[in-house]
Amino acid sequence: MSLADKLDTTQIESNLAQEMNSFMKNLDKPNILLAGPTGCGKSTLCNLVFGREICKVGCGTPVTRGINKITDPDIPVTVFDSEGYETGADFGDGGQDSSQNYYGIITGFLDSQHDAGHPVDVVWYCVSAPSERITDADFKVIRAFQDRKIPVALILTQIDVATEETCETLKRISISELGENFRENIFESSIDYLNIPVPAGIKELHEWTLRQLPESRKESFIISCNKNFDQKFEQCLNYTKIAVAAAATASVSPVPFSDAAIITPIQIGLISKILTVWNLNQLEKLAGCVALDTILPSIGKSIAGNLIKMLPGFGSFAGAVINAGVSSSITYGLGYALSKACKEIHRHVLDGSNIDLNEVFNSQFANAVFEYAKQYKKDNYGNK
Ligand SMILES: Nc1nc2c(ncn2[C@@H]2O[C@H](COP(=O)(O)OP(=O)(O)OP(=O)(O)O)[C@@H](O)[C@H]2O)c(=O)[nH]1
Ligand SMILES: [Mg+2]
Repeated sequence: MSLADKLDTTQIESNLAQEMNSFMKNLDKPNILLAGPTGCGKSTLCNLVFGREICKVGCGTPVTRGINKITDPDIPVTVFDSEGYETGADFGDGGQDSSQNYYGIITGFLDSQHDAGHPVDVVWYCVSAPSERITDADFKVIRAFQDRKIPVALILTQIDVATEETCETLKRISISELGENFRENIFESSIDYLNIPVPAGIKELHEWTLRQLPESRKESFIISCNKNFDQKFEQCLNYTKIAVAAAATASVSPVPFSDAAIITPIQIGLISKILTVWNLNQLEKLAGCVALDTILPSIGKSIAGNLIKMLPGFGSFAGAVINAGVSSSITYGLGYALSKACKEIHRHVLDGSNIDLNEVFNSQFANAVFEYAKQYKKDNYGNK
């Protein structure tokens, strides 16, 4: 019986599932506040940025009057949705101007979050472009964020039903109120759930938000946003780079070849992170058909089984030891090939088109791992 046949992939699968759970649980979540008048398109904008329905009508738990907290165990971000205000209407305090109450609610919330050690990281302030209205009340609330050094983006929503001229006017007024530097904080959005890639304004807002977030929370935002393929891929390459370095260090003293040495905890960690970045831990929810349990065995078997079959042809592997060069090259090949495969699966899932996971993770996948690994070894270790 060959080593590949003997390999117990059940252990790999259960380690993978465990790693994914703990990775997801330990992520540092950004706090994002949605603000702006009632009905201006806040929930829609939020769904557009995350590429899925995170804000449903009436969802969320009230944290304080007028603010609802939206969380989802599969999306590592906390969104605070403010109920907005209607100019001239009563917001519940005996006839006071509703925008005045809104200002009080927002500033009270910001300060209590700050005092509790969970400050708001970023605000998305929405204004409906076709309403042709941005008022002093809006600027007063926006300044409250600026005074507290909280990055705020102004989003002109529903631009598909507004004229270009209206959008330009709203921008001009905002810049004259908030200063020339504010120009780069203004974005445009319109409804378009199925569009891949995402509309330009949403992509810009996404990139802007990522730049504003504390370093430790960027990763969670990348995982949360469904359609930012480039960022996700780049994040996977970062994970791969770190894992490659760790694998090289761990194998400074060559170890005898065994299945345990092929799929090390470093690689299990890398695989879990890549699968999570591409939301493959939620396949059944996104696609309505495929579950993670169906993909882990395929990945486990493909990676472990096929790699083992191929390794004898892998350079200095002939000596039956895994040294730093072999170990880091395999890790690189694995990270790169898996990131590419996941990107493809993710695209199909979003398209709603069928993809056979067994076909993705067949021997061709292992071949790709092997080819990338070989190239990496040649580039970095020569023939050693
Ligand atoms: N045409 C068009 N309609 C939009 C767009 N964005 C939102 N809408 C519509 O505007 C209405 C309000 O959108 P929401 O996203 O619920 O607005 P909201 O600010 O969350 O509303 P409240 O939570 O009630 O304050 C809905 O009927 C949306 O379908 C858009 O870009 N274009
Ligand atoms: Mg809403």
